[in-house]
Amino acid sequence: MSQQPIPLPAPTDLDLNNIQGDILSGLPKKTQTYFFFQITDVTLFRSQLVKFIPLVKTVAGVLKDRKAIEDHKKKGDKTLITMVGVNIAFSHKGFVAMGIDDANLTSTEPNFELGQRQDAKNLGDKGTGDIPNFVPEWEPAFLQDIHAVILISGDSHRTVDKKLQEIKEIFGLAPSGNKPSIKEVTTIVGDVRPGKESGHEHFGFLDGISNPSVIGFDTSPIPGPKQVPAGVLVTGHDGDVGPTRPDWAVDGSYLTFRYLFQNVPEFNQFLKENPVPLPGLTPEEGSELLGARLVGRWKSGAPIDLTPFNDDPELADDPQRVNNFRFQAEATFAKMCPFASHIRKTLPRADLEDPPLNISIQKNRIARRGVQFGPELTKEEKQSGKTAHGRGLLFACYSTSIKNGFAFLQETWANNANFPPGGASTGIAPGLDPLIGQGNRMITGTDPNDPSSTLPLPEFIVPRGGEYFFSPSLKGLTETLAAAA
Ligand code: N7H
Repeated sequence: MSQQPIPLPAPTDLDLNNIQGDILSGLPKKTQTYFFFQITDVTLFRSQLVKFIPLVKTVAGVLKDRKAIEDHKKKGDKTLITMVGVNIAFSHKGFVAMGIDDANLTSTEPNFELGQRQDAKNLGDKGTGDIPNFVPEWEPAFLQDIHAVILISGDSHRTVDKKLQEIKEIFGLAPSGNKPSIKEVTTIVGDVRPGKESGHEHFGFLDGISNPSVIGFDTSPIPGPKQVPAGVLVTGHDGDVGPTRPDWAVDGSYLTFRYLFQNVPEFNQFLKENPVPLPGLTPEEGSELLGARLVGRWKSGAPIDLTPFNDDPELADDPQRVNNFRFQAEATFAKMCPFASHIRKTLPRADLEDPPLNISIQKNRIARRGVQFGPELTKEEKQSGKTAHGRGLLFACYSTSIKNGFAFLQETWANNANFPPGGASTGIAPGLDPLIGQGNRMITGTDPNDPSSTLPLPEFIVPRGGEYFFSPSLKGLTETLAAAA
């Protein structure tokens, strides 16, 4: 039987001037500041918001910025162009404080309604007490109520700090004579890592390779997982499984923020102490292989499903191949990629999508927009194998459902030792996500020659804060949040 060409779905009609830029395009950044605050004077805040809204960068704005960066690079100019991008998002507590009825956003989203401080118990974060009095072991700032966050991305601290000052003046926090309408809770600065580590997170792995590509928006996606309908990321569009949205809640997205500390020297020490014992590998190569098998990719970004025993930087640099894999099935159990490796846990591809399960995972996709924070490793930390300075990832992701997106990935996949189910008939549980899994931390399948061997894992990533937000459209900001006094 000859194969029929698969018809492409019709492009989605997205208003790129109405959607905040970080949602679909990611604000361009070398540095990014997160300014978390409480609203203390609602009437005043709403009137000051009118002056803030023109600063918000839309998707159309980001596309323009990206074009300017591309043109600048084409000229061979290695300097950075001055650039800044501002977005804003509100928590459920923020909407309540403002007197905004956000029932449309909470009705099918229990995580958003609960707030992340309480939901942290469900996510597996350490802490004391039970919901609704759970106290996670977080930074004190995140134990306070947070009503909203302003994200400011840019080319340099100078540009971003200047914009933050301008914003503070609008809301009366700087000596401008304006009365304050907000109170700062905390400000966190993230920075892309320097030099050749740019684009790599603190454990050293290239990040940001695989993100959902959106039908009708990403017109030339690289080969990989199926494109998602716009409604997976943008409310009110095809693929949004939430309720029918009122006007103000269309063209928005839920933003999950997590303040994740990474124990980098301890991670490196662990790899050093547990090299994969494959014949022919030096201990260093065995340690590198273990790291790759925990993540599912080599540090270069090359997926181990395609190159299981050697890094392949050429493959990593090839957009046609770097994300074009489905995970090998049960027959090659654990030979290629451990079932519990981070990228297999968080996007199990053929494990769920192919027969016999045929489960669609489109609604579980998230758009990740993180940035690193904290300094590079010091000599002392490298020598001692112990963290002395806080560093990690300001994890941020967007989707039209936290319940199907971030929370599902964390609770039902990462924290579940029996997921993905591919190895079930072998009787060997895959174990937890070795990076973000919370609970009885262990993984199987790191040794390709002994798939049942179990490796207990220390904690490599420690959550120290976070909140769930909703990033409204420009129309929502202008007509409902700012105007309705
Ligand atoms: Fe993960 N890491 O450095 O090892 N992540 N992640 N993540 N993550 C990915 O494919 C990392 C975290 C996802 O589409 C890569 O783009 C670190 C959370 C998803 O194939 C690397 C932290 C959640 C994917 C890392 C962290 C996820 C993904 C490979 C925390 C959600 C894409 C790069 C400090 C609950 C899967 C790439 C796909 C990829 C790392 C956190 C989810 C290198 C260090 C909390 C969906």
